[in-house]
Amino acid sequence: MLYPIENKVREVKNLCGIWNFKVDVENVGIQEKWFEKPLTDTVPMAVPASYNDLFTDEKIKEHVGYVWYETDFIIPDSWEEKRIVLRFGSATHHAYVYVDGKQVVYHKGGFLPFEADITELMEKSNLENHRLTVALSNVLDWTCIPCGEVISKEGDGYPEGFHFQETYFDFYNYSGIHRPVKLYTTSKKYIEDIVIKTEVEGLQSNYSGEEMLTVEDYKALDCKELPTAESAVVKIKIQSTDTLKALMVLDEEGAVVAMETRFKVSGQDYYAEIKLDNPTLWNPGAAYLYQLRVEGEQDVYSETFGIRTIETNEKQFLINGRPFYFKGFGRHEDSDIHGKGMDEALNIRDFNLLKWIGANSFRTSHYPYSEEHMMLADREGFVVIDEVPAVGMCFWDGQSVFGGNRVNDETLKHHLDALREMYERDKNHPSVVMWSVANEAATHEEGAVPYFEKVIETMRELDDSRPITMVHTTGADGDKVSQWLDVICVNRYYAWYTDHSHIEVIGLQLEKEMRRWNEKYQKPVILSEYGADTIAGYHKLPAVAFTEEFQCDYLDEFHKVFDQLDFMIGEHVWAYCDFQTKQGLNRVDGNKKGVFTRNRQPKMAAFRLKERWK
Ligand code: BDP
Repeated sequence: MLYPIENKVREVKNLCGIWNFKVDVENVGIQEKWFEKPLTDTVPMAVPASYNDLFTDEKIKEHVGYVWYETDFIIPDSWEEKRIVLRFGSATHHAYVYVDGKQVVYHKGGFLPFEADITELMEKSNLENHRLTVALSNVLDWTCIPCGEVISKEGDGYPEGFHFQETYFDFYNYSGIHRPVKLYTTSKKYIEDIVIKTEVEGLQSNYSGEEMLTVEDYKALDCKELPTAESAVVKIKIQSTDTLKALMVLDEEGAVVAMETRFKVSGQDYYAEIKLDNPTLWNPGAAYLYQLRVEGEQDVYSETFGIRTIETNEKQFLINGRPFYFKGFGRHEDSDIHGKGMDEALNIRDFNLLKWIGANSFRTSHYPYSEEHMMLADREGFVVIDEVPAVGMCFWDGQSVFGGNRVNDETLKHHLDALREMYERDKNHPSVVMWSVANEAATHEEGAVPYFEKVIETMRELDDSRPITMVHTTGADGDKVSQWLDVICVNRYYAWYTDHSHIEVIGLQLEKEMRRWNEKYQKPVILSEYGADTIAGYHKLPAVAFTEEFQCDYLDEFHKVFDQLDFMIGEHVWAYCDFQTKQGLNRVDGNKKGVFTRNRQPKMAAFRLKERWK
């Protein structure tokens, strides 16, 4: 799915701003057809934003079910000959969208874009002002990813109608129109999709392949000259109802470095290959972005891409032929007031902090981040593990998730849809080097085997050019699905959730387990989460759990082990920042494992990591 852009053919109208908002207290709006008329008794609402933290009323914050959004828009006369599309960057989690009282799209899944072609509707309408209404539900059940359940309790001790949204993941179920809403135009015949894959020849990576990779070797590699290539082949597939005329590759200065006017055509699919001599590669920390300009008879579109290779073997993850060590974080889209609402200023602050601390990568735990975020990652040279919102598929008390009436065929269908949508959105981002198909699923259960075989096979069919991982909580001996993965990602909280505060156990337990993973699967391993809750400003000597000193000591124990294991290819600390969760006995106003506060200021561990990573 292409991002909406402006050019000489296409226009974009941003619909963000203040909309009308109403909570559907009894969840009756759809039956009562509220969409047919302007909403009554509304309050102002910001788009994009989560609505939860904008009010003082707990009933709104914790409402389970529908809320309604409404705005209006005008179609300029100059759009008369255009195709008009209404597009949502995301709406969490189920959105029914109506224009002038007619449903134009329904979308399930809170973290990926969707759109509706409203050309015909606009052509038939003689209204000047159009009403856009959205009925949005935040309900999560077992057919959804992330998974959840609405719990109702009755009888002694419970007030009538007592119910709440239960979630099985550790972040607050923020809801709302979280990402930009736009109208965009194309010509009537238009370029629908572009897939760009690159191959390189004559790769010079300054790496002999014989070095034993200790942490010092990785640092030495980082200091060598960047990898280069003699040539690259850009393989292009375009879906278009318009007849294509030419393709051009432009470099960062905007100069045309290659052009092609011949295509192989099959129906609406166009294929071409363009050769580039001495291309500048997209390297981690040294991004280089090309534009592919597609010109049709009517439409034009420019897509950004980068040239880089990815390979894995039993001990390494190679980018442009050079072993890459992941330094960075698991993160969340989360901030005060905005919740999960996209915030460009916050995005910039985040990338500046990541650069300051010496991180080179992150995982979009536990859902794909905004498109605007991914574009920054491309441009700033960050390496991204892109994760689908499959989280909450494990119970720690032994109850089964895959063996009973929880995860079901509909869950699998939605999971596969989300993989497809994530791929379609993010396939051309050079920053995306690996797909993560789930976080912490119960992969020790028999029922997880056919489920994840299908999930991983689908991801592989969608994209055979990137490695696939899945982030584990299950141990190496119990896990039953990693034979299909390329890289093993493991989350571990030794001395925190087990043997709490005894950091002296970390070394032994971690080393033993990491070796076991590598022995069993012969694949490289990333510790994709490790960390300790830490209250900013809480200090004690000797250190005790929750102090800033303890967080530093805790991370150090993990690092000693990583530095001795040559199949360990990365460390992603949990978490980048403190973030909001549901209320719980072990959550004092959220998860405090951040190396930065929720307000994006450093704790002591940030300086410790900076020293290590730089
Ligand atoms: C892991 C989850 C992550 C949690 C973290 C924690 O992947 O979402 O926030 O643990 O407990 O299980 O802090």
